[in-house]
Amino acid sequence: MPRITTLGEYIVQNQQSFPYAKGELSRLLSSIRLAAKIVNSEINKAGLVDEIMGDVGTTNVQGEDQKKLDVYANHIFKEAIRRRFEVCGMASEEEDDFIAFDGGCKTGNYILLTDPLDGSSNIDVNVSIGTIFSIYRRLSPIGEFANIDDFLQPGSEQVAAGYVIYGSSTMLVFSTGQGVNGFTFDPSVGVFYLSHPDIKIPDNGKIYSINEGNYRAFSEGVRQYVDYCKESDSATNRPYSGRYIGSMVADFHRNLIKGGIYIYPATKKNPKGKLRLLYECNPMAYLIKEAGGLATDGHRDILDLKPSELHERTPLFIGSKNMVEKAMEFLKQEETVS
Ligand code: P6P
Repeated sequence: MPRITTLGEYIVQNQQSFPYAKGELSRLLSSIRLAAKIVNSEINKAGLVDEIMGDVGTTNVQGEDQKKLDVYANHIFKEAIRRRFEVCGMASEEEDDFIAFDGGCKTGNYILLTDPLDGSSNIDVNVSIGTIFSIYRRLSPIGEFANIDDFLQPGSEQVAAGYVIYGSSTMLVFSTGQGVNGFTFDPSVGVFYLSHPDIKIPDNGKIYSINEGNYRAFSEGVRQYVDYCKESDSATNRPYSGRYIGSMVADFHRNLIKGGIYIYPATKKNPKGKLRLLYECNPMAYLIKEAGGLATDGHRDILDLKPSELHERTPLFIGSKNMVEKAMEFLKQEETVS
C-alpha cells in the first residue's frame, strides 16, 4: 500500500525547497488550508441553510452582486491570513482596496491576493466553484505598512499560487515553483491527501471552453479559432468538444487534467475581457506554466503583464500549449489584416 502523503506532511517535507525557506511560506499555506476547510464546510451546506445562499444586496467594486458566500469566504480567508504574521497585506476581488495588516507589517515578508469565491453565481445551482490565491514577496521594507507597489508586481514575481475547487470532491491545487500538486480533502478525517502529484497538462487536448453566446461580440480572429475548433479533421482530433461551466476554476481544473483551452477574450461589452489580471489570470498562469502549459492575453504571456491597478482585467487564453499557440495564430492574422 503506497504511503499516502497529507498536505501537512508535504509542507513539512518540502519547506526547505520553498522560496526563501524559513517556514513562513509553510505557515502561510497552512492558513490557506484551514480557511479552505472552513469555507468548504459552509459551501457543502449551501443547499440546506437559506441564510448563506443568495445575494447580500450589495455589489463589489466590479459592480457584481455579492453572494452571501462571497462575503463569507472573503472574511474567512482575510481573518485566517491576518492572524499569521507572515503576510503584511492582502488584496481581494471582493475588497475595493488592498488591506495592510498592522501585525504583519513588522514581520510579514509576503502579500496575498485572492478571488475568495470565483463562479459564485453558480452557488445556488450546485455547480463547482473555487477560491484562487496568489502569493508574492513584499517590495516595501519590513516595519512599514504594505503599499500599492507590493500588489502591482508582474505575475512572473509570484512565489506561489493555487486554487481550491469545491466540487464533487474538494481539492487544493497549488505550486511553489516545484511543479503542481493536487490534494483531495477527506471530510471524514478533515485531511487533504496528495492525490495528484506533479500534474502536467497535455500539450494537446480536445476541449475548448468559451462562452459562445458572445460569438458575435468576439473579434474576427477569435471567431475563426472557434470555427476551427468545430471543423472536422481527424488528423488533429477535430471537432473538439465544447465544455463551458461558467466557473473558471472548474473549467481550468478539467482542462489541466485532460488537456484543453479556456478562453475569455475581449468582447464589445468587455473590451479588456472579464477576468481580473491579479486575482484570476496571474495565479492560473503561474500554475499552467508550472504544469507545462501556456497563458496569454492573445498576444503576450500573462506573467509578463505589468499591472497598473488592482482590479484591471485582461483577455485570457490558457491551457494546452499547442492549443493556445494555435489560437494566437488566428489573432496574429487579424493583426496583419486590420
Ligand atoms: P460569463 C465567474 O463570474 C467568472 O469570473 C469565471 O469563473 C467564469 O468562467 C466567467 O466569469 C463566466 O462569465 O460571462 O461567460 O458568464
